[in-house]
Amino acid sequence: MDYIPSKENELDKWKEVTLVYGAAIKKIETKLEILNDDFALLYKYSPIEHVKTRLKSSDSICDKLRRDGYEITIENMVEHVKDIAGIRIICSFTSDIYKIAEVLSKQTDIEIVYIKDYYKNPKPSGYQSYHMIVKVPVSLSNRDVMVKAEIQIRTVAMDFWATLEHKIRYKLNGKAPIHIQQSLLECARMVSALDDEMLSINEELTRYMKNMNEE
Ligand code: 0O2
Repeated sequence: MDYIPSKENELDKWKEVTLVYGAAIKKIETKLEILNDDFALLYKYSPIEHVKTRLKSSDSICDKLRRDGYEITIENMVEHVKDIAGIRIICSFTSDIYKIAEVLSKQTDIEIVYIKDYYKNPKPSGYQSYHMIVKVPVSLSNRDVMVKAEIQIRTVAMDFWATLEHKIRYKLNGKAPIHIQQSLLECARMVSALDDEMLSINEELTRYMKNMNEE
């Protein structure tokens, strides 16, 4: 059953929301740690470089509701804001993105709600990342609930770009001047070229090592 706040007053509801979404983050974080250890054991290679998590701030949640035309209520937050629980997985190569996504989609206790592939289809801003909106089960003392979370998977280079672009947009209240937007778009193309080049070097290295071991 999808999570619905159960408390009476708004403050208690908000406390419950932060507890429940915090628990969802912890569950996914632990799962990722286990998967990464297992990858390392099986293939001597861990596709996950590192993981960042965050609980979306109340200001940011309210901005999103306003932007999408919803009244600011805790029920609307839970229903309409999909990234209250945010998990960002950073990897080395673009091929890792799909490895990680595939493994996650096979987990029996993760339900995929939808996927937005901004790697294959970058945003007009140049933003690239792979987003999975998922639901995970959280057991509370008196009920089990399914909680939404957003998992973003991107390379180190994509993350560098997105973090800087987000900072610039935030500093300029959402809209950078056109010449900065164009420079960012140019950098996004460089990020994409760099990711392609790094992947091909890695593939070449893998082939080379395999041949050496067979000789
Ligand atoms: P913040 O501050 O990171 O929390 P949806 O409800 O899924 O249909 P939504 O949520 O707008 O619509 O989805 P989208 O476009 O996939 O964006 C989700 C998140 O991806 C954003 O959350 C950002 O974290 C990131 N993102 C999307 N587009 C961009 C972009 O152009 N640049 C950067 N740097 N990040 C982006 P928030 O709530 O917008 O921001």
